[in-house]
Amino acid sequence: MTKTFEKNEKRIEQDIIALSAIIDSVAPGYTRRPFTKWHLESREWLIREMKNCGLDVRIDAASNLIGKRQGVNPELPPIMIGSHTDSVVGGGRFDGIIGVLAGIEIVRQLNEKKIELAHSLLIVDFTAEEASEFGISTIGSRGMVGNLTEADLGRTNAEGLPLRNALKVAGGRPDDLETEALKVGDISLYLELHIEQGPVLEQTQHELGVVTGIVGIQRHKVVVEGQANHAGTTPMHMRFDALPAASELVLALEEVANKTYTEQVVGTVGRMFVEPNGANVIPGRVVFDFEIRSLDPHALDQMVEYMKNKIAHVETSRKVSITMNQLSHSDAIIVSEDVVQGVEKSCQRFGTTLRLPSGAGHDGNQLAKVAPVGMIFVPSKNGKSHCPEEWTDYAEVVKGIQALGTALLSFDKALSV
Ligand code: HGY
Ligand code: MN
Ligand code: MN
Repeated sequence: MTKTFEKNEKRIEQDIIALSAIIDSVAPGYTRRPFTKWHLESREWLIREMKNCGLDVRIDAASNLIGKRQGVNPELPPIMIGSHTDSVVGGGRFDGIIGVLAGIEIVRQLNEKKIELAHSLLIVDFTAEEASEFGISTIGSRGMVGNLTEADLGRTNAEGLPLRNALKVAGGRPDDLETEALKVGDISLYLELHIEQGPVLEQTQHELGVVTGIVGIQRHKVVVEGQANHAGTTPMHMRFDALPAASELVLALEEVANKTYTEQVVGTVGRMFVEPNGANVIPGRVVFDFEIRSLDPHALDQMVEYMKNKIAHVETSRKVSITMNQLSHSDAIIVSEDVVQGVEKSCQRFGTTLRLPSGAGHDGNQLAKVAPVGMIFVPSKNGKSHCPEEWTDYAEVVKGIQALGTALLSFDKALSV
């Protein structure tokens, strides 16, 4: 039997269509938020598919779904392939999903070709990779590597549900997180196939991306306290309007993100709440989150310093009070040259290849704490993602799967000597 992976476009198309049907039909786009009945239902679908290809299936302490294929040499730490099937609100059909489905498809083909790996293989669907209602992302992979703190587990969502309890809803066992946490050496390598979620591969006409690094992300919460008052009877010079104060900070974030650093940086305000949010009421309070991203942690520190100084200035000039607190952070990772070369060699067999960093965060940011990480990108049509228009041709997904499977075979061999 040949040791190459087939172009099983039909099967992957059917998988993507089946999984895309398990969504919150009231929400926009293809929404499958973590800890919801739709995510639990999609887990049932994944468990069936994993069992159908002979994987031993379990839910770990952090509520991640893990399917194991036994290797010939049980002494070798397993190789892990994973991604996530939770989505943003109004998300698409490919972000995360193709990485989990790729793992299942690779196992199906290993079985069909009767290929035995030296390493055991773990196929993982990580819980809550996306920014969640608990103010933190990559929850499952943080839990898997011991990066969830007691404070994190005490975070609550809008309904007051602690994350600790939400993990239990998804089948996790928070009390076992510490004992089950992976340590360096517990897995040999983590590989992930993902859509690029940006325009680079399409614009430079490359079919496969070899990821060289994944940005670090910091998220901060800003609360601006002014004074609500009548919009008609309060003269302009007597106002303590929280919204123009917040707007100055939003523009300051854009300004500091447009400065030049050693690595690209981005800054975004994606969520803002104006209180009391009445057409004829001066906003007394504004709450917003902002996030900043870069491969260079020093650039992020410089941006935070700039925002702190701007806050002090706006507080004085507008006589409002402002607080800024860090919600979460993930460290940037640089992929090791030997992993980049191994992934690149496998990709070059299936298409034109480009090395590039990831502007999106991934579970690899967390897995890098315990193992080498490698990622392969496939193009995103018009560079769009986190929206229903998110699209990657099935033929392009298949190329990514073939490259990922080939990389798995080559690392399985290289890491077992
Ligand atoms: O937001 C991100 O970077 C990723 O899509 N979770
Ligand atoms: Mn995403
Ligand atoms: Mn993703």
